[in-house]
Amino acid sequence: MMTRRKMLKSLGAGALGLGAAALCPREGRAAAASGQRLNFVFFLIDDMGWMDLACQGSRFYETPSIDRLAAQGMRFTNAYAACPVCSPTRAAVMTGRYPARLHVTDWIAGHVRPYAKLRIPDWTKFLPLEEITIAEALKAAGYASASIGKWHLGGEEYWPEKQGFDVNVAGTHMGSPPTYFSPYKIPTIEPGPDGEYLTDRLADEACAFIEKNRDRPFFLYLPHYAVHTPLMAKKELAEKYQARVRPDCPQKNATYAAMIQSVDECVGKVCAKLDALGLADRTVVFFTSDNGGLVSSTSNAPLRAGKGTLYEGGIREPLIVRWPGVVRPGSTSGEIVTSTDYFPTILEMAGAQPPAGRELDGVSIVPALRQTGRPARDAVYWHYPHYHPGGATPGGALRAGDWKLIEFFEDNHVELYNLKDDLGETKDLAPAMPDRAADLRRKLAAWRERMGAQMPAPNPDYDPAKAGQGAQGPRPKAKTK
Ligand SMILES: [Ca+2]
Repeated sequence: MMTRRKMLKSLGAGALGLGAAALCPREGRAAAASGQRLNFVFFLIDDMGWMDLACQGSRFYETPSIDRLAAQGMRFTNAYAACPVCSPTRAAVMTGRYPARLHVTDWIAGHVRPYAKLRIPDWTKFLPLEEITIAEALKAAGYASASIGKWHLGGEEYWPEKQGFDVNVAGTHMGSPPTYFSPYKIPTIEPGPDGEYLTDRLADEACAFIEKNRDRPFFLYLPHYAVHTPLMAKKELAEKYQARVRPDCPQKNATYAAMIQSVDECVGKVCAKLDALGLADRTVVFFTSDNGGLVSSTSNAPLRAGKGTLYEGGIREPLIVRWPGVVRPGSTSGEIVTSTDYFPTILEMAGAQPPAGRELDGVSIVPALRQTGRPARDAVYWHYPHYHPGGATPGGALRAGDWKLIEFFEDNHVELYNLKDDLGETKDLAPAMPDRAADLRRKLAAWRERMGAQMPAPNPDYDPAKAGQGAQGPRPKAKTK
């Protein structure tokens, strides 16, 4: 079989429909003609919950730089991650395709429960090289690219430099850093001075990449390891928040608060670098997260539950997009957005077409950013045929307008919520509205069929007494140093 890299090489950019001026939308042509093509900085924070920013309503965390980004851009109130755990959302960001279609449906290496009621499917524990990543699509359009931070999409043969990125700093198979303080024990980042803090270091690496590529269009993917466990923060920051813990505030972990502040400082540094180099006006900045907040670290209230579940706390995310000269400063949007949408959105902004012959699940949110139209779709979907230590059982979900349906595969029951009236998912309307629930269940099943989604099966080893026993799956092989 031809490898994807060879295929890209043999087809060339033109055959993929990328980068050719004739295929550029109007703005892309204008930008290309003036030599002022847009740059992209994409902050993907790990495990950041919906209420983890001051501009989202937190009364505990302080995020002045991210709040400023929101004041200069658009803040989305109905943005989602494509999965309630790490790796599948990352795969969706990279490809514009649903985790269900990719069969990358759990965090790598996942969670195994040998005696559970259902046996989980044989899912894919890496992002296949045959997929076309956003970095590959933009490379064909003349972009330099870097992945600076957590990758978590397979073993060494699937790392960012194998998936189209020119630069990989700190990306490996790892889903969390062994430590946030240097020496990091991550093979793709050289240790800094003893005690250097990883979030600060990634900010410096990002600024260096921007400086080096100031004269050409670039895509900077900045997937922070923060604010994932292990919770480790700079001492002086943690002490500051410890003094501010209040009994009436559900967010009260000072170390976690300090980790958020360090992320905020990184956003501030990167924005200051863009300003200093005169690049801010032609750089689009995205800020979002890969799954909901972990309930042992933070509170997602008023949302229900957190990371690992299909309730809103597991999947609803902060999303800010700053696009100078186009997005109205300080605006908000209630449009429903999910992780698959960034791929087509960024390609449209870059004046490039999506790869020819490749079905994308995302839609461009450019009309929402311009406030000229709405994304062209009627629902967004989730497929999580897995158990999660946080308590989740295999299931799926969809959101269509104000309605949300969650299907639980162990017993096939569904829950129906109206998110406009009941953001906290407290009142299951399925018993009272069986026709609506049945319609949405059919819609979800039809989508799974279109995706070729993998389903769990009855487990012949099912033992109710031992069903809760579980362990992490086998880790991808990789060198360490
Ligand atoms: Ca995560």
